[in-house]
Amino acid sequence: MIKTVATRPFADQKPGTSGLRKQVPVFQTPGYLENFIQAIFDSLEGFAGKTLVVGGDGRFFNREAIQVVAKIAAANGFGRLVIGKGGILSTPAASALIRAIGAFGGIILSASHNPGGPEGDFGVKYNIGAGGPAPEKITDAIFARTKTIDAYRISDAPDVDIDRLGTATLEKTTIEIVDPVAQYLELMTTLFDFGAIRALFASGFRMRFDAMHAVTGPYAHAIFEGALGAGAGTVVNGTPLPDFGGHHPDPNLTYARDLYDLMMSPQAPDFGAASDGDGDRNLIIGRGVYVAPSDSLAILAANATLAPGYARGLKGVARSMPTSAAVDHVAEKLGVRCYETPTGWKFFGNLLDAGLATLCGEESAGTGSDHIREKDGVWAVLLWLNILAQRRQSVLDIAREHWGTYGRNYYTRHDFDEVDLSAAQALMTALREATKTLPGRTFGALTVEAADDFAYHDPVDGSDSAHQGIRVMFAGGSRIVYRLSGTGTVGATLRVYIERYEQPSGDLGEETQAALADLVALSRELAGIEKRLGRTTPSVIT
Ligand code: VG1
Ligand code: CO
Repeated sequence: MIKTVATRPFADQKPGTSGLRKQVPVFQTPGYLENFIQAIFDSLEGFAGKTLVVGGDGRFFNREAIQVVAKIAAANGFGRLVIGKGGILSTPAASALIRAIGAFGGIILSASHNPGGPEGDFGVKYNIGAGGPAPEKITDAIFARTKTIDAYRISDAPDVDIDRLGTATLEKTTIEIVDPVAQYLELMTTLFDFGAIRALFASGFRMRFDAMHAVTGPYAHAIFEGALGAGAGTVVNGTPLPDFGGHHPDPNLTYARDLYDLMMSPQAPDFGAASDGDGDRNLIIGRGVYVAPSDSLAILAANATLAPGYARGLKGVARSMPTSAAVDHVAEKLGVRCYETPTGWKFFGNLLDAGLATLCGEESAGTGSDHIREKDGVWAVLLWLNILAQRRQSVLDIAREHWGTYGRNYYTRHDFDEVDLSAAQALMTALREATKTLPGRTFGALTVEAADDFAYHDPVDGSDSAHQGIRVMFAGGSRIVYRLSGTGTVGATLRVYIERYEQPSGDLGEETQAALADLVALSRELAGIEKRLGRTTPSVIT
């Protein structure tokens, strides 16, 4: 039976950079998840009888939430729900599935790189029929609806069995439980030369993939060890755990430290990679060389035609504003446009739909292409493997050659986590003011050329997004960017992005933090980080 349950609005259901993320106990508050799901459906039109894809990254509360989503979706009149077995779908696999079956949209349950477990984080994101995260127009409508909602509709039928493949019904809705990996693997075989990668592994090439106890485990086992014949043991931490084994499933130099240490040791295999909670990020480390995500994007763009799916060339590239300009140099050489968008994958959707860009990326270890509408961790690893299979060079040699051709954008991000929210907002306000007076000022060897609060005008739908981060740009291509995270759940997180360009003829072999030392010091001073936030060192350096 379908029930209508009276409810009261929660004031804090504003979606951030990537959906609504809150601590698990908040999502467990009676009505909290229900309200948000109903508000999503109330903001959409024309889905009666249509298909909704549902899946998540397997974190704590995933299984309970899948049931709530299924029962509310059935009560609201969806014709069919396609759910990943066990409630599992990586974010890219969900995007691929939405597109492949022509679904109306999808609900992805994930807080991605945020920690999991009873005291960790949970999240909900709505993706549109094109497969990508809902654009701001929709997330704004959802937020508006959460403020007035007074009832939700829900089926009181018993729980759906999400652990058995096959078809069932819930009220009048068909429920289909599908293998989370099959369709995704199929799509990957259309993009990459699996034969060449298999030959690479057969020749003795060794890799380590760290799934961080998160959602990519089943994908990585099936694709790398299964389809591509990488040896057993290639994938580590390959079983998704509700609390990610107590770790932070964020593939960076802090949380994927074991992988980094291995890759810098004499026992290092040829190639190391890791992905995050929901499988949309990628960390790439060669033997003896960490490839910064912004560099990885540039190297992939420069070599993409080596993979069959991109052999016809790139229509354009896109990067989020804080991502380094490394890919801009590649785009220039290729004679294609490079678009600069605000942080968050939702801003790439229109460019990909309109055929303006083929590859996209973010400095936060997200890379992807027009094959789906999310960033895609396993895809990025496969593209690297395809390139390595063709070039038969080490990652280090490929990176060095790249810098020798295009120059090197030394790059780092310093995060100040869980700082006081109002102090962080005051810091940003002061910086915004300072953008008016900074241009022309000189700090040691650095002269400010321009400063602004980044605003984006979408060339496809004409929408505008303001206040996307403070940029301080220096003569010669150096840059400091400040923004507040839109995915954190406690206090605020200040992200400081620092970049310096070195010509191909310059010193390309410096240690990154040393190469950026003067800019790092200036970034602290300009924003008054110690004075305002009481922090002298960042929580995480990537
Ligand atoms: C962060 C990253 C951003 C990414 C977002 C979602 O956002 O900086 O580049 O798109 O996470 O990634 P923020 O607002 O905290 O800086 V994921 O893998 O957590 O879905
Ligand atoms: Co993610």
